[in-house]
Amino acid sequence: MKRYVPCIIFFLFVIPHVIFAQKGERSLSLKYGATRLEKRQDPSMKQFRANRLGAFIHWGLYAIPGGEWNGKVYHGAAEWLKSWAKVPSEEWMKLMEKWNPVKFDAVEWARMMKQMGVKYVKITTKHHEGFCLWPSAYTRNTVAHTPYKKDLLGDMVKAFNEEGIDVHFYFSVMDWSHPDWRYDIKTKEDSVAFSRFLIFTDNQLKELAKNYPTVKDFWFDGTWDNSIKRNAWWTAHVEAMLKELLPGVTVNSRLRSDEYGKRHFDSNGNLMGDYESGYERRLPDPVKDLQVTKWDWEACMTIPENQWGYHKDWSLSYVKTPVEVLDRIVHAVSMGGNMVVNFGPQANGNFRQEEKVLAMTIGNWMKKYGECIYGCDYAGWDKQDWGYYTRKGQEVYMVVFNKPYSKRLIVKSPNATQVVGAVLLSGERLEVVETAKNEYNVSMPDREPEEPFVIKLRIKEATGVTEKYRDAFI
Ligand code: JFZ
Repeated sequence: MKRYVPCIIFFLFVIPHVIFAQKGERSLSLKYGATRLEKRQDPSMKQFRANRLGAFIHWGLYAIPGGEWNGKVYHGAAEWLKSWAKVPSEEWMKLMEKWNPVKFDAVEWARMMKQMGVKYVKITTKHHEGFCLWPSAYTRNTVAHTPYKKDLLGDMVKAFNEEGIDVHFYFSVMDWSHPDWRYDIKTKEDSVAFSRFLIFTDNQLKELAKNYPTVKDFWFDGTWDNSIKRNAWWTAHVEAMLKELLPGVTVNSRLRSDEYGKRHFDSNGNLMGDYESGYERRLPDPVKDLQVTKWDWEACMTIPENQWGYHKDWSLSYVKTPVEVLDRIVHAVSMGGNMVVNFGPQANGNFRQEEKVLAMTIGNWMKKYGECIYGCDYAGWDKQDWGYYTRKGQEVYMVVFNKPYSKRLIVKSPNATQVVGAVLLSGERLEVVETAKNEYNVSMPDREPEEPFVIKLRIKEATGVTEKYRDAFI
């Protein structure tokens, strides 16, 4: 009998766990897994979701060298230069002596973001290098110990909030400048040091929450190493701690791991944190990846291929055009996600010209067409080649990125939904011809816009629509 015990245990416990875990059902009882199975529906989360368009600001010491160290230009992400060029922390932190962004004007930054139409800004309070944009009491590596001295983060929070823009904090747990940071815990000494590091991090987070109480969101990064994964309790504790200090605050999934070291989604397949934050410089497939519409998510993207911090040479990679950026914004919203467009200001406090032009162009478009972005969600209609659908209540929007030679835009509505009219946002009516059951041609406008444009559909979601079409008997 004894011989069979392991087998019995295996069949009774292990196999069902594996099967249920794959289905995303709650089966393993987890101490540090998801705290909720559905999307949050409280006012703060609804605001997060309705905002839809945000901006990222990556600003730190790395903006000074701008990708170049000792005469060599590194092609990798500029905010990782310390790592690419293997610069020791003491040397890297000497950059603090040069940190003096005299052109920085928080009010001007806020105006630019407002003009662009972003509803929130995610600011790097501290990136991997460890330099803090606020005068933290827990380290010397802060803006307070630079020639500039002033609290940059405080100025930004104030200016953005005054423009009605929400502020989100990016925070890298990994801190290359801290002697107690560990990638893994291999010895007793590592474990002791890392415990100190977690207390240091808690203190910094409490400090941020206390000093900047209007912050709406914490977006964690630098949490992928074994040291953090082995301390899943801490990731759950941070989420709970921030939610207690700041009721309504939202937290991204990247912070979290469960006790099995699973990240973003726990071992039962359920999302941890409030929204998924893994779509980075890429997006879910609009046909194959519709499962993302079940949870909240936020994607972020760079304008060049992969530069978050300021890099002096953007010619080293492809730089997206404003229309390509717009396409990604609409793509995200059409699948129920948010999009955050990144900016990497220069060390003097100015945005580079390319970023200013992009912000202006997106803003001009948002002014005309923002109705199809803010407060909008996945429409549930089959994607067509001309572009993306978004939806807000009874309004279904077609955001047209590709002009058809047929001059007809094909629309396939879900069962029991009829399309009864189509108008441009300017009010001009477009012809709608029913071509088959739940299939329509919407005419292109007579004067074709020279930019992506938006059509609003009038729909009837009737129960008991008269069955005009019958499927052939087979
Ligand atoms: C991280 C940072 O290392 C980077 O510098 C930047 O701040 C970015 C927003 O976040 O980079 C990542 C993190 C996670 C993934 C990719 C890049 N990921 O999950 O694919």
